[in-house]
Amino acid sequence: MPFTIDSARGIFPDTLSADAVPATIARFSQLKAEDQLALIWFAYLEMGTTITIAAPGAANMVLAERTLDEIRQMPSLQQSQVMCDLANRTDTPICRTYASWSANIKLGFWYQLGQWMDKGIVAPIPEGYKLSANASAVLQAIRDLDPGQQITVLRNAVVDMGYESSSNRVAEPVVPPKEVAQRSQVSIEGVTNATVLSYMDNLNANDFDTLIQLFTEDGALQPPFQKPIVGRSAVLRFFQEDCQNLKLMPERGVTEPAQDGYTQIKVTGKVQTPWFGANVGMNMAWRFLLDPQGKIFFVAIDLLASPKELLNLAR
Ligand code: 45D
Repeated sequence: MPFTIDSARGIFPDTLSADAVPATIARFSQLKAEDQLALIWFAYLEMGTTITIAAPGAANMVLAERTLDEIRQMPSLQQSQVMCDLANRTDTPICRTYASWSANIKLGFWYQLGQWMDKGIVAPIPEGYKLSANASAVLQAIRDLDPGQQITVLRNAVVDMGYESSSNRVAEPVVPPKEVAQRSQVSIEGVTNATVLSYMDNLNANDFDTLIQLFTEDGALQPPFQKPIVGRSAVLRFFQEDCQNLKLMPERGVTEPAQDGYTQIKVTGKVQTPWFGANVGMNMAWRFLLDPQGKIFFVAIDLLASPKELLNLAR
């Protein structure tokens, strides 16, 4: 039987992903909105003592500016209400606007609100706010994660807020690809496959138009803790909206034949997000399934359970 996207998801089944991340998010989403906001505030303050977030670029912020201005001008009770509405996913105009934004715009919006809360321009978490016992337990669970997993929990919490409606999506402008002379080339111990190397190099160069040519027309990409995104046009849009300025640092891998002339390749290594740069290296795996022509039929990207998993290249 030829591969389907569903059967492809099962390649390299021994890969251990960081299940603590969705488990923590599930516990977090059970909390009441006030607790959620205070918990993120405390987690964010604690993280801030060891790792610094990069300020978002101007292009990113322009898209959230009107909503931010609107909130800044509200009386403080109403500001708190807006933040609770976002956490509660209430159907309000601001919650709808928020849900239309790409992940990076949502993160930039909260980055700005956090700065304003700190300066007292926007209603802060009340002094002496006491987390419920459950919320304290979730905060402790976050403390126990490694930094790559902590920032993924924060990102997912932010991405899930707001009220999803069928309105248009808003994303940052696409950055031009890196000049050819400025590009770097990865090398991967145990992997010489041209498609895989080119995938890494083109993603690092923000060259999404070249990158997408590596996929089959019906190819799919599965981001961490998500369902596969299927088909070239959907995958290209994902690259443009969510994958700018990533730094992929693959280290090692294995290549082996699969059924029907396909090839399966697992690569492990680190990834940096522009939000934290070299401060946080996330331990990742890529599981590629290439068709007989060497095109990507499927690739899963996993956040790994522990650094030990970087060495797990078992089939
Ligand atoms: O509620 O090969 C306050 C793909 C309190 C592509 C706050 C990839 C109140 C293919 C503090 C104000 C993308 C899949 C909130 C590879 C409140 C591919 C604010 C992988 C919310 C490799 C909180 C890429 C704030 C990966 C400001 C794995 C929180 C990328 C900010 C991972 C949190 C990127 C931030 C990650 C989190 C980025 C900035 C995990 C950023 C996380």
